[in-house]
Amino acid sequence: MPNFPELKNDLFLRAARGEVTERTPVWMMRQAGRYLPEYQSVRADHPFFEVVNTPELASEVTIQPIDRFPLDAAIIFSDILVIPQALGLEVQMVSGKGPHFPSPLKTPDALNRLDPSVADTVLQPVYDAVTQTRIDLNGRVPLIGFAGAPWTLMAYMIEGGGSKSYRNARRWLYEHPEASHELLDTLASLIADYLIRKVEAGAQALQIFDSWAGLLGPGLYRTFGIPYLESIVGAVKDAHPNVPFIAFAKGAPYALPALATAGYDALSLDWTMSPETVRGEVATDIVLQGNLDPCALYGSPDDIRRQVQHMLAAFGPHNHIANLGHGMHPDHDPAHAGVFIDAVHELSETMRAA
Ligand code: 1CP
Repeated sequence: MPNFPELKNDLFLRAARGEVTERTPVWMMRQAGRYLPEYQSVRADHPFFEVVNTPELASEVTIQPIDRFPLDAAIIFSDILVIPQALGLEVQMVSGKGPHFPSPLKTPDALNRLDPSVADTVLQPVYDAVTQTRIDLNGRVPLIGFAGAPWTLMAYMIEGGGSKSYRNARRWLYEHPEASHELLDTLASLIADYLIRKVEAGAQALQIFDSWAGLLGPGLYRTFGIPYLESIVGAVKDAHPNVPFIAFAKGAPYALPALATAGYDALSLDWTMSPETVRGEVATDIVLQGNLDPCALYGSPDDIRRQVQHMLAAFGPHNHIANLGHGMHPDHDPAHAGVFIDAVHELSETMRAA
């Protein structure tokens, strides 16, 4: 591992490890991205995957929100879909629409097209981007590495892009359960290896995004979600036991009990989940992350402060990392993101003093 600059703000890492902190740390999912004019101006000259795969550009857009706001963590600019690319699938980013796979996996025979031998070549620029960003951050805040969860990636690989119900992908789970397990298993081992290598490249914490966990329901999630999230955290913790690892299973409260015992350090809640209920029913003292409704940022600054006050009261002063319940939207006003971040800082300090 290279010799990186000393970390000046370790609030996020201490909170993620369950230590008592002087205020609540805050970062935002999708904090680097389209709502920032400085991001749009980089994208005007460079296609999406060029930004991802050019360490200087990835570092620049990762640090843009850190320059603008007093955030407590950076998340490496990349995408969950680099993993399907690393298995040899083509992924295009269509502007205004999102990801598109020209040849998605239609039937189980298509699994033969997956070619993990290209993974190292495809993913090396991401590792280089992590190292470059960690150097450029100069210890201001810790750097989070991330991956998509196996089920969420499977959903895109079969559907071929974004979808409301991921009907084709869910159909596979019933129609081709063995092939589904084969695909999920291939993804889980690649993801574990990828996250381990991101840590070795400089990531100081990890998050796994199961954005479409909520489409499965408890039964299918137990079979096709949980075992793979368990195997990933097991492999990553064997290699790097002290690197905080956060799990985000959006829309899936039924995932939380198993994730709490699987070895994840923190659970990220979406805005439909109640922290009091999770603390009462799942785990009293696990670190929780979240969970302001991203749409709350469309409200007035006074409303945002009120909502933050409620959020902080609901989570309590310790074992909490403030965040949104999902990512920033492209039409969010950056000034309102600033109000959210400042409110977490100010109100969480006041609450501790009280
Ligand atoms: O034109 C553009 O600039 C593309 C917009 C964009 C951006 C800024 C995409 C396409 N990806 C990203 C960056 C990204 N994606 C980050 C950057 C780091 C940060 O958070 O600041 C991260 C963590 C992701 C992860 C990601 N990509 C997820 C999981 C998180 C979530 O939002 O649930 C998912 C589901 C994706 C797929 C994806 N990539 C891009 C889009 C628009 C989408 C979602 C499409 C859909 O709704 O299906």
